[in-house]
Amino acid sequence: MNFKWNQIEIDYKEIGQNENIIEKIITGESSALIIRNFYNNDSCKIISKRIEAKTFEDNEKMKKIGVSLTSYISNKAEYFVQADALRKTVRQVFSGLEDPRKKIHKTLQLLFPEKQVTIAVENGKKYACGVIRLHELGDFAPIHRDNASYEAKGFDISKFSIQLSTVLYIQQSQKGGELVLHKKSWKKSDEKFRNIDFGYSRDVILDCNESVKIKPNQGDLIIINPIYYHEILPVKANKRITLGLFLAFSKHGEKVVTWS
Ligand SMILES: O=C(O)CCC(=O)C(=O)O
Repeated sequence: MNFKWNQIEIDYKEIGQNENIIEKIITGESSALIIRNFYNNDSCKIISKRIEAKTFEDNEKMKKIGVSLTSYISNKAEYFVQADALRKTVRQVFSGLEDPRKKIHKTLQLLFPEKQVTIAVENGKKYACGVIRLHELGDFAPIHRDNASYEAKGFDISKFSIQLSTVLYIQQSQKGGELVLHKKSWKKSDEKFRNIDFGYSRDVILDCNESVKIKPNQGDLIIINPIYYHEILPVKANKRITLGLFLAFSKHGEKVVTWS
């Protein structure tokens, strides 16, 4: 594998000073925008402690707090019920601290000054806002891509042509747990490589000749174009904790909507 796909790194303080960086992520010219020092490290530590104190079912495939639309693709009504039911639980994880989801929204507003950034709403129902994922020793995510336009056709957010993904690293694993981004975007004919449960067989990236392995620090935020295949390598030391939030928009539209 050729690890040469470039990434963009900026400090949080520089947000808004760099024009067109998002364009490079959309087009795949760059693999990821890494925003260093996005969220306070002490707050990350407090949140990590709160999450590590929670018990997760052993048989849960993905240990998470919050609602992910992917789990409700064919049950839209239940998605909105669960999104509302878990809003308080997610909020409580951040209680007494700056809510990182609000900071992500403020940052997106700086990156998209001409658009209005809000949590997606459909028929008066608010989408879920943020999912916290926990990866423990040995956990990983196989090669996959996220694409609401194809997977979530019944939801309004699927109508936007561009989808991006933000990930905040609340706790980084000391060993392993890197995010590998492959410079190959999904196309429908790739579905033949799809695994039964989740993700794709490695064959789907056989013709990909640029990748990058990144390991952002605690408190860093990244923005990626999730239509490009990506995977999380097995965690080999302490737990890895992230907060994920999607955003979507159309080139000439007035809105940027977010959801999880
Ligand atoms: O946790 C990460 O580094 C990436 C998250 C991811 O793979 C996803 O949101 O699809």
